[in-house]
Amino acid sequence: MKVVDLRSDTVTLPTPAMRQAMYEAEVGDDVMGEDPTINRLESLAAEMMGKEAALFVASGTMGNLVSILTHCQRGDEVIMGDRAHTFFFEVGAASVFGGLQVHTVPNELDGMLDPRNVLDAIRGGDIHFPPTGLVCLENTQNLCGGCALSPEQMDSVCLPVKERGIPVHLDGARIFNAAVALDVDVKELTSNVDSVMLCLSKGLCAPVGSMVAGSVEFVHRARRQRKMVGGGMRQAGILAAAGIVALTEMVDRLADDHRNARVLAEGLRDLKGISLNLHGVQTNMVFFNLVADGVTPLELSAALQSEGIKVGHHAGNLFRAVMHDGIEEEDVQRVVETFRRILSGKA
Ligand code: TLP
Repeated sequence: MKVVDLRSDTVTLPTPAMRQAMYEAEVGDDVMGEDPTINRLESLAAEMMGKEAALFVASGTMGNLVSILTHCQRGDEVIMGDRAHTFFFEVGAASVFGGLQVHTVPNELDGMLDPRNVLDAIRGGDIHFPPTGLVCLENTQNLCGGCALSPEQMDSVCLPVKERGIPVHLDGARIFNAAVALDVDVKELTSNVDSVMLCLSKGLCAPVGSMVAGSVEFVHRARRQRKMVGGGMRQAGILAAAGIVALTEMVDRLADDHRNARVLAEGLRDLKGISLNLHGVQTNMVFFNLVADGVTPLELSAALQSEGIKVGHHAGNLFRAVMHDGIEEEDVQRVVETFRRILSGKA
């Protein structure tokens, strides 16, 4: 039985082309700037993001941390959404390592931050206040259903914030999902942020790695922060080789994941016992609530698992299913039918 693992797009495996590229990768000491494959990946990522330079890091969490540490001074405040991955899922790293205070503003249903709330959260010069060092955005917004923010939405926050002299960092772990869903060049989503982190190891299938892109001066300083958190990785061109394949060959196929997410959402929405907002399904994620009386979330997860289906169970009755490479439409149909069977008579 094929296991259909929808817990995350982080479960994707490197493609045969990636394994080949890794095998053949030319490598050197990257801390000395001498790994040709990493240098190639960094130039490629910078060019794709419309930035001057980029830096290869071990993970999305490291990329966000390195970016935040580079923008901020100890004691600064960082403004971000109350559903931001950086707030929820990064172990409080900005506070622990940066001595920074996080100031959350509410994420709207689609992940948007109301620009007025962000501007109101920026501190004045009163000596009681911590200085505002940074605003963080996220696109797609994981905990808001994987919704994609349009270039206009991004700019409506970025431009007034920058006018106030505050830099903007974008957690673009899935920025290519946003670009594909909106059918825009990814640069339109990054043009007004000062730094962007993007992940190679989610829907793009690389085994390891993320990129941080920004100005030459920013990336120069970020390199020092990366070294400080232990991210100077020597002959990591062997990983960067897969990253190059991720950026050059794997972006367009994200549209298949988005189509499959839609199919799953439409199938689940019709089932008694499931509550799902179809409008919120814009990229590769499907969030839904279990509202059946006769089955608990744990029982549902166990029943699915015994049928070879894994979905993510978040807090309470909330579940997440994420589409990715290797998940075909027939798998999605099987998932819907399995849910139907398990829930029948339980609603
Ligand atoms: N997200 C993971 C888990 O951490 C929840 C997932 O399965 O979705 N930014 C965003 C928006 C992310 O979704 C993630 C990973 C990260 C940053 C962190 O990336 P990694 O896992 O590479 O540190």
